[in-house]
Amino acid sequence: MRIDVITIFPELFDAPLRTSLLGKAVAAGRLQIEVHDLREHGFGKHRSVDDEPYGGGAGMVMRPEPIFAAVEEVAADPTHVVLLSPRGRRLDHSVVTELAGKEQLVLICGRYEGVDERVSTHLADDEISIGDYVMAGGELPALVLIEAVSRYVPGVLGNAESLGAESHAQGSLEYPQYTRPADFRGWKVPEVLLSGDHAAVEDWRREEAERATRERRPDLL
Ligand code: JCZ
Repeated sequence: MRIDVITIFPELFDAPLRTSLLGKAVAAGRLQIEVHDLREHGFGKHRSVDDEPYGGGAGMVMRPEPIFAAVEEVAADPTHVVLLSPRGRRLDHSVVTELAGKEQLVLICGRYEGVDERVSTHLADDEISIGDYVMAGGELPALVLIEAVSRYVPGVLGNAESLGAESHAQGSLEYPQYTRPADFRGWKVPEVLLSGDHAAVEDWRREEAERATRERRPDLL
């Protein structure tokens, strides 16, 4: 998979894309991620990419021309152009796996008060929100999307079986996990996990996952 990111803050992507499993996949070429500076398509000496909103109001809006030019320069065939926005469809497990099946993603990161509506209506194939809260721009939402999606790109996580077993893939929450010590400040690890009885452990985990889902996220059931 190839992911192209359009942003006025390319440096925000440096550390996250060099770190951990994602960084390894990028370094190994299992995942190609290119971050592009939108200002290369900006206007004038200051490479301006924003202007005042028609109709008045506070703040600035991103102009369409630099965004169209940046996307048209990198778009392959086929591509899937995504605008990160609080008005998009909510990112969840099913959207993540859907996006993981694309050959190319082009992620448009806005800033300021938002992006000219013609980007949504005439350029983007998809508009995605990472949750019902407002960020200062689309860069961190894009990183959330990239990290979630890249785990489902073959060869990136390195453990294909563990993905299908994950909680949200199963429509439930995860069972509780423990490691050493068996007794920490008097808080003991559940006896069944120390028993060596694999069937009993499996039963306990299924029950605890169901209980957590019922108590914390009944909407998932
Ligand atoms: C551009 N503010 C792009 C997306 N889920 C979510 N929350 N906030 C955003 C977002 C906020 C933005 C821009 C300016 C995305």
